[in-house]
Amino acid sequence: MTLLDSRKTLGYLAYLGYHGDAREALKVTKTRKAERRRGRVQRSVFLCYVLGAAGSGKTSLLRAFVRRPVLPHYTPTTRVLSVVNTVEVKGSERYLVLQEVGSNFQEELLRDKRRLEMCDLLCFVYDRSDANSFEYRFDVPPDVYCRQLGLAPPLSVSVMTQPTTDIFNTLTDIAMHP
Ligand SMILES: Nc1nc2c(ncn2[C@@H]2O[C@H](COP(=O)(O)OP(=O)(O)OP(=O)(O)O)[C@@H](O)[C@H]2O)c(=O)[nH]1
Ligand SMILES: [Mg+2]
Repeated sequence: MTLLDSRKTLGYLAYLGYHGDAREALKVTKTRKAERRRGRVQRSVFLCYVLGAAGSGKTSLLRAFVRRPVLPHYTPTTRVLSVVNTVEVKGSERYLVLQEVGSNFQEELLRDKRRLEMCDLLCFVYDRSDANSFEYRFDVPPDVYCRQLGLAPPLSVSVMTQPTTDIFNTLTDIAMHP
């Protein structure tokens, strides 16, 4: 909550009777640029926007992260959905916040410089069993697309048959070392 809406946290602190300078109750991290210059990532909370075609599995990935069972029926996401959990990366504990905005609001998000600057990472989800789920946005196949941008190849996950812990570690690791 503090990451996404620090005013609300300050409001709650006041409500709960916190005395003193409430701003000192929050930890303000250095900019990512400054952290990278020093070569040491101090921040412990990372924000990742989860994007991709409708029905590609974004909500399922978010639910897997917070160990909720797979839903039996597909329900499109219409409101912003955020989940948080801890992830261990190379012996240190970090928090990863995954946020899905709903497929109708993605274009808007990607045009909004301020909101893009808030996030540490973008995670694009597509359904391997449905060609349209990647191609609606890009005109080359996923592996070619990644190669052209110098990104690691797409990761394959299944919330039905595989544990998904690795992917959340990988996401956090990339956020820490982009
Ligand atoms: N077999 C299989 N089905 C999956 C997997 N992930 C999601 N699904 C199914 O795909 C459907 C859509 O999943 P959602 O996670 O709701 O998709 P979404 O991307 O959040 O969709 P929107 O909110 O409409 O954008 C559901 O019926 C899921 O059960 C997976 O890893 N394997
Ligand atoms: Mg969804």
